[in-house]
Amino acid sequence: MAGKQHVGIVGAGPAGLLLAHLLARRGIGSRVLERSSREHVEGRIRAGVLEQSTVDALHAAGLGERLAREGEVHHGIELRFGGSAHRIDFEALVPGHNITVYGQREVVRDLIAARLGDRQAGPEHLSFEVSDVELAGLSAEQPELSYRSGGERRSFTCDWVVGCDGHHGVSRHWFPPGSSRLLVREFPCAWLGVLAQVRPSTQELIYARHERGFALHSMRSPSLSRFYLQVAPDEDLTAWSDERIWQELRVRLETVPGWRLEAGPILERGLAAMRSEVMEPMRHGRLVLAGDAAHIVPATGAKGLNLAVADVLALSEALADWYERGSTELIDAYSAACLRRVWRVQQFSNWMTRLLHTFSSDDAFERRLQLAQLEQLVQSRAAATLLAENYVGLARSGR
Ligand code: RFL
Ligand code: PHB
Repeated sequence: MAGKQHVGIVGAGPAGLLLAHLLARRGIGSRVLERSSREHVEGRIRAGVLEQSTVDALHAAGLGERLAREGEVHHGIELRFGGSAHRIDFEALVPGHNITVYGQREVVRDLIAARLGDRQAGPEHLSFEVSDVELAGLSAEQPELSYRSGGERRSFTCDWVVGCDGHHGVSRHWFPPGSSRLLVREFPCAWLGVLAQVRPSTQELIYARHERGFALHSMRSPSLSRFYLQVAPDEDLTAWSDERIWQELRVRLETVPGWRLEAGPILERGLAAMRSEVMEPMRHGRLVLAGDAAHIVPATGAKGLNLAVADVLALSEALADWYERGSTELIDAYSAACLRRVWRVQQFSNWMTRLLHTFSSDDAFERRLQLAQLEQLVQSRAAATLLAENYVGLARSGR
């Protein structure tokens, strides 16, 4: 089937789905091509922390109903190190600003329900289980996306192609040689992530620095807890029995007198690399990148999903301006504006990762410096305010 859509979007993660939704609200048609099945996309766990600006954007887009009911607003986080716990109090440090704990899985489910419920959207505006997506005619005004679905090869032309296919996607490889560069930093560790059916042992997230490695206690609901353990980048997950996971979590988290970690059945586990990537620029002609396709940040700062949302907010405005006024001003400014925000967030996420993880290459001197910095953070209001501003997303909201 050949046909014309305004915007072709590759990938139905939060970036692709939200972009399609925002464009539809401006009367702009799009078509989303997703490699995986709907069940797979709706089942991925991933992020849990939404900045206020992300929550506001979801509400403004008419996606806030379940989020308002089930999202948990948090007014602080805890830093644990050296045998004691220290609260970073958002109310005191950045009054009126907070974060909401609401899983990316729920955001994606809300988005898919909204897209599939959109009766104005054209047929096949959201296709799962497509393969071999290819782009042709990038230098032309009407690039063409082709793909395989149900054993058939199909194609359509569009005004714009947006790569929202994450950092393992194809779209970043469509940039002509020399038109963009990828900057990468890898950390010598990964996170073992665990979803457990147990009441969280804490009301707020706990970020723990421990000699054996970083640990994070997060949550999804009153009966679901989320944990992360710093492990080796090539860690063998089969070597981690449930018992070993709980044992390691206890060692790294039960460092404060009287605090106990409650254990329960482990429902899911996975390994996530800790790395930074940035594609510069994020646009070439009619091809634009958004979200993880353009940049990834180490998860310590809880920023990836928030950055993806910020990208597509800007992009939907830019495309609407192009369609409604014929102006290229915003789309021409898109990449540079996003990259300014991305580098701020890269800096914060890298700093937070370095602050809380321990690496075998660290000598005693490095470890003392790390602890000194943590102590300064909890003793100096100025230092704690900087962390709080970045964590809630305030430091860059003025742009
Ligand atoms: P996604 O979510 O990776 O979606 C990309 C989609 O594209 C599809 N795809 C293709 N489709 C068609 N053809 C192809 N060739 C394709 N190749 C790929 C994929 O199947 C997928 O559906 O990217 P998007 O939309 O940019 O969203 C980004 C976020 O998912 C990501 O930044 C966050 O999950 C990062 N992240 C966190 N972000 C936060 O803001 N707060 C957090 O607390 C947080 N915690 C995390 C995280 C990421 C983690 N992992 C697993 C890396 C915790 C972890 C452990
Ligand atoms: C999560 O709940 O998945 C989560 C929370 C905070 C982070 C990263 C992940 O920094």
